[in-house]
Amino acid sequence: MKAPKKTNKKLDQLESHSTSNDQEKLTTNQGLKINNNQDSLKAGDRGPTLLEDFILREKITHFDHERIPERVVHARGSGAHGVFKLNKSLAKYTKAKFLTEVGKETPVFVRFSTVAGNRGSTDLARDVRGFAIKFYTDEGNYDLVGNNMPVFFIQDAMKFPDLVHAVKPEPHNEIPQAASAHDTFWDFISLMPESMHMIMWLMSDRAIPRSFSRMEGFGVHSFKFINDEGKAHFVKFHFKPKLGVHSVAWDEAQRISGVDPDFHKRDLWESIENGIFPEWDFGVQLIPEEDEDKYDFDLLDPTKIVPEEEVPVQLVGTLTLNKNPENFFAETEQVAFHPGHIVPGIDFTNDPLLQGRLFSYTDTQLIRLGGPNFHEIPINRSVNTVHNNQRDGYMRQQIPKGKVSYEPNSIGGGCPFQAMMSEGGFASQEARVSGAKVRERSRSFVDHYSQAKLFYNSQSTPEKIHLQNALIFELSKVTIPAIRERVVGQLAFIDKSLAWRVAEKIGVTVKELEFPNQSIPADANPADLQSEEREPNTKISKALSMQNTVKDTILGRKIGFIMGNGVDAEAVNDLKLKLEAEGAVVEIIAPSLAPVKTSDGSSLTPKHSLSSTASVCFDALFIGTGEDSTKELLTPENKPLVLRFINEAYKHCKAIYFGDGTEALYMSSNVGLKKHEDPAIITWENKKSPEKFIEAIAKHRVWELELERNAQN
Ligand code: HDD
Repeated sequence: MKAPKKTNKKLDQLESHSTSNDQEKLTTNQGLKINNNQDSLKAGDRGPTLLEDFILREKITHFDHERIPERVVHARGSGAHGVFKLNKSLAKYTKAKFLTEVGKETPVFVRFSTVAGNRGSTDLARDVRGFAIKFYTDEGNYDLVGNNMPVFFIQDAMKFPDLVHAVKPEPHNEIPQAASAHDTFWDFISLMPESMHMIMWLMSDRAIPRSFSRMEGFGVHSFKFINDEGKAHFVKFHFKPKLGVHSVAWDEAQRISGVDPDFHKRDLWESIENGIFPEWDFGVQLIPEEDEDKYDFDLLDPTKIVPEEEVPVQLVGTLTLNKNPENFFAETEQVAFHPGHIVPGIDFTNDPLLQGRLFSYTDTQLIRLGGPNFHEIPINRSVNTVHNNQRDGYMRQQIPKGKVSYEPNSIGGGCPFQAMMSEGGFASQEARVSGAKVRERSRSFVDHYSQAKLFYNSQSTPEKIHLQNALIFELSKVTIPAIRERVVGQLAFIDKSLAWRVAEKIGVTVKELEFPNQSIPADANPADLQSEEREPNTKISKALSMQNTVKDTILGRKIGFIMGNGVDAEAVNDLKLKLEAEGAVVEIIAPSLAPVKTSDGSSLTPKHSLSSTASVCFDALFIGTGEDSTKELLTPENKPLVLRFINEAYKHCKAIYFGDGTEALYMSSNVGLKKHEDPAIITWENKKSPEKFIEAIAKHRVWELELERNAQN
């Protein structure tokens, strides 16, 4: 399927800046046609190159200057164009036009990112993901610069450079790349109790998404909506993926980083090219301004969520990504987001993290994009024209007419005029501010553990185990024992069994005084670690567990069909059609890239060979039908590769379907050893196998069988 050509106001605007070399002659940057692009101008064919060679000089000079500084954080990114559609009016709460006119479609550009790694690092790092959206509204650009986690590490922007310095590679040896598993990060965290809620999110599988299209987006801060009457509501922004929230296992993440470090970028690109457009429901949590003090946390504290059980998320719009950029650098690299880009009807709160961000983003674009005219770069232009008296600066593109660049003026007829509020002029909310000038943290920001606990308690058992293991992995890389001890001390405030489990694996001795709950045996069943059983009053929020987001769809799922020559064409094609009809993507994997000869004499073209990909790149496997195919897959050369595919998929809790005649493979793999009920292993024995397979893929994984499946590996 090929995506239809999209167009909207923003794409039309970009089109006017686009060029194509199709059927054109090569030219210099001055438009001069070039006759020889192979050789420099020399004094004799073996002589020195002449300074006169302006064509060589231009080419090399441009090349020498073609890098700009990468973003200081969120350097690695992937972008896409799309559209935001409003399904329900928010006019009662905000006058922002793109949120009041039902059916209105606003062009957007979205950039996803990892935070810590360099531009060339892996997509699969354990990290927060940026989720930044530029809405090209008719009232100007509105940027929602959020993450895939609803809270942040710190409460005040004053600590941001410290946080980032701590997580980035250590300054003396530039190690490790794109990883938080090192001394300086955990040193900082161990001394910053306010980060513990975010640490729970970061150590959960949310930090290793299956794809961008399967992660949530959050505005993080409380913002304000202002309606026509000037009344304000606090608002939290949510994006809920239509495909559910899903992650890979840490073991997979590590392997994908080697096999396909562009895994997320590729998935986004290919989905859009295939017409499988990533989509999110857009939702808001709304709190009247007068209810500000009703909660046992501060709405201005970015380390807190508003639990959905307390304030439900109202779904009011849809975000769809439907077009890939034409050029990565021009669009994804040069796009410049800023939480301070707002439109009438939206305003800031006094969240001290947000307040600091309002300074940082323009400042960073000045160095990154080289001057104050970055708003004129095509991807950053608003769809309404810009009119003001700002002038000059590096790389000015606009040609403002006339001799007036000041205000007030009479020569230019007083233009451009200030806009009244009724004409869409922005005016900040009139809010009363009072207080002594202090460098202090509000006392309402001091509870650092309740919501960390809420998050941990809300996880399913497999999610809790993954979180424990993530902490064990990360802290095992910390070389200084005192740091490990301090982190365990912090964890004990969240959940003692969690602290106990981690401590045991990272060589921290647990003192009885700190851990009164010593009755947990060393070989405790994970189910025993459910703190809600031991602390029955502990709150739970269902929305916090990914396991509760499973949707009944296999749209965009990637299914690997492993097969050898002689495979049963009919069985393969039937299943392929069934899966594709449900929106899944089927890719054939064979011993080599040569076409596979099927039982009926036709041939199938593999996309991968057994050695060029791995099962971690697929959501499910089908082992092709027929004894001849099985025989080829079991040759001494192929067998280890095929078994690795099957055993890894099995270990990672994926659905596997063994077609007719594959029993020998089934028995040679770890699957054949299974001694438990496993709804995601489908075999030739079941008449409804294709349907069962589809059902199992839709569930994402059987995480609950992870321990049992792994016991056999
Ligand atoms: Fe930030 C980039 C998200 C706190 C300073 N940030 C950046 C991007 C995202 C976020 C998604 C990448 C945008 C893109 O794709 O170009 N940042 C957040 C969130 C935060 C947050 C959700 C907390 C709620 N950031 C934060 C603070 C500061 C910054 C407190 C500084 C005081 N962020 C920056 C920056 C970056 C940036 C240095 C780097 C590149 C850029 O802005 O354009 O200015």
